[in-house]
Amino acid sequence: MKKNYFFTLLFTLFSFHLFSQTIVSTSPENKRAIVEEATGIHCWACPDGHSILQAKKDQYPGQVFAIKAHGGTFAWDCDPNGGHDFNNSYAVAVENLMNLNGWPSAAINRTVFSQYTDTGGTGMGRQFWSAAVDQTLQQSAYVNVGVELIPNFSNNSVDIHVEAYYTGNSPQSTNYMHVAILLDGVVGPQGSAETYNPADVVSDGPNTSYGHNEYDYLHKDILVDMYHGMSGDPITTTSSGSFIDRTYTYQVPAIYNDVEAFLTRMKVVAYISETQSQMIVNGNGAAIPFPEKDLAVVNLAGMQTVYTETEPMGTVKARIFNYGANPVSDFDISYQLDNGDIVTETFNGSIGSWGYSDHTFSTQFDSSSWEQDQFYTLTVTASTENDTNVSDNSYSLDLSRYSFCYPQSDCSFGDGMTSFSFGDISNLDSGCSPNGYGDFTDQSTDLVAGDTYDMSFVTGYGSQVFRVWIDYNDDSYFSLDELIVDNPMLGSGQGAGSFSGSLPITIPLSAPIGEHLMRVKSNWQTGVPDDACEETQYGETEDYTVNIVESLSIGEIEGSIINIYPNPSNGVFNINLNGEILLYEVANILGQVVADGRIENGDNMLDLSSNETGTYILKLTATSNGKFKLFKLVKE
Ligand SMILES: [Ca+2]
Ligand SMILES: [Ca+2]
Ligand SMILES: [Ca+2]
Repeated sequence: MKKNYFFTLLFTLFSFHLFSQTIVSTSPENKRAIVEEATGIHCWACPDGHSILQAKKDQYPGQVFAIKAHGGTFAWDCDPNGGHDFNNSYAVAVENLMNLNGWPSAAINRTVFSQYTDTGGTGMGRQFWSAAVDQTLQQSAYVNVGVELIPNFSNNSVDIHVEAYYTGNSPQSTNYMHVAILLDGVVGPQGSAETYNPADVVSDGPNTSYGHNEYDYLHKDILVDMYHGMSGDPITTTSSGSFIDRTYTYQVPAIYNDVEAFLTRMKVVAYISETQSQMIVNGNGAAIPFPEKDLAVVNLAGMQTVYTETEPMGTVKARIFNYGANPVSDFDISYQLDNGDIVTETFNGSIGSWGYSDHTFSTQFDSSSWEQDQFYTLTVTASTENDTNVSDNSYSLDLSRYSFCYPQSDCSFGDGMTSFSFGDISNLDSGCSPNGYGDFTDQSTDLVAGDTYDMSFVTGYGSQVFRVWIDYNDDSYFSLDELIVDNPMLGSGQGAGSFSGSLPITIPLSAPIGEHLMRVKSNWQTGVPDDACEETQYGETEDYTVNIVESLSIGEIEGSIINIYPNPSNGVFNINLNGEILLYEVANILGQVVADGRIENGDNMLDLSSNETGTYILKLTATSNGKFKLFKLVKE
């Protein structure tokens, strides 16, 4: 009796003196749900995933934490002005841990749910997330985690204070603390947002400056960094009663890739994994509170960037987001072109916390005096007193006057393109166009994004160097990042004669859909100048039209990714499926079904060898809900 009393007293004293826990409970608790979500701007079902997780967060406040990893092929930015490159090596690593089967996928506490996984990994299709979260929250945890953030605004850093208390014994002598750094609330493009998660759409319609006219969307909980990389911070006291108290100081950079970072929009999810990379036992999250006042001009609402002689007047329209904790009303908003006069108007109305509005200026600008080949920078600024983050109160965009050029060169000795072909364009024996400029914009070819085409040149004079641009953003200006052929030489050191060559051109999957100008330009002996308007003594310029179309052979149904190759083929089509089982039907052009069956996850072969040559329509249907997609198959 006496002995027991002694031990109890000793333990109490130790507890009292050693543990000054402040943010973690010492009573046994259930797990919180730590959701690592593989997502992307161009994954059409991903906004549905965001919506599902938001519903779980709302259902269990403070119990569910999302970490959105933009690591896959759908995670590229289609805003020509940039600002939404959310990809990073940790996002890729988090996705790789899941053994995922298409986007979106999520791992809940890095646990394998045998009834929901279809790869044996921790990644699950979104139809299972809700149930997996429910189950996780019912499970007891042997360790509790608390986290708080102490921001230091003077040097843009944050102290991440984590505490962990073991209410039971871990089966592992070493566990690992991970700290995921998240950036919250970036406005940018998201495919199918208006269909699948309108709650986070922050535009009244499509934003025409985006590559596929996506709506503006509020991207949340973006994984931007891991404090200890993927390996975590070891915890070597993992038995019942162990108390862990650590503080990590994190310096918030100015940008992540091209995404501007703000201390006031940072969040952290801290979690403990049982082994280094698998099974999250428990975790918790914290966010820096919204500042009192914080307006931002997030973009210019898809306003026109190129102005013409016939329509020189421009209307300025800006999209404003309120990152502050309180509504903001009746503030000044202004615009300026280069160093010109500042036009100031009052925004009449109110924008709620984490809400948006557009402002269309009543005062227009006049571009008729603008010079050709010059950019004029438009800057729009919204101002409110005591704005915590002033750097995002202005947004700038380069505008220009339509200034199409017709460069002249001498091609009478045979310089230039005597023949040119690319896709369906076959401009043979064009010879030397008058003054070395040929307008062939009536010749056009479809080009499938992601596909590769041979481009062939014939010239009548040696040492001929070529550049080719596609004006992807349709501003009539051929910029260096629009080059698709960069100065190869034909007939090096030769004089008059016929020299030919070809090279493969792969159209990027990110190429904006639709018609664009293509400029083919040559120069003798040295490289074609960077300025696609610059005139050189010998050479030629030819303009064509290309029409970028979406891939026939790559598609997605309900998060399952389908890749069909080759297409066209001699009859045997390989169909690779990354996702759920699909049903297929192949119909001829009369609509008669000539084949049907199931497409399994992985590689499948569709054999139309015994069918006639021609075009077939492949219909792939999701078994879960009947959604389908059509593909054109061409048998040659
Ligand atoms: Ca601001
Ligand atoms: Ca020619
Ligand atoms: Ca351009």
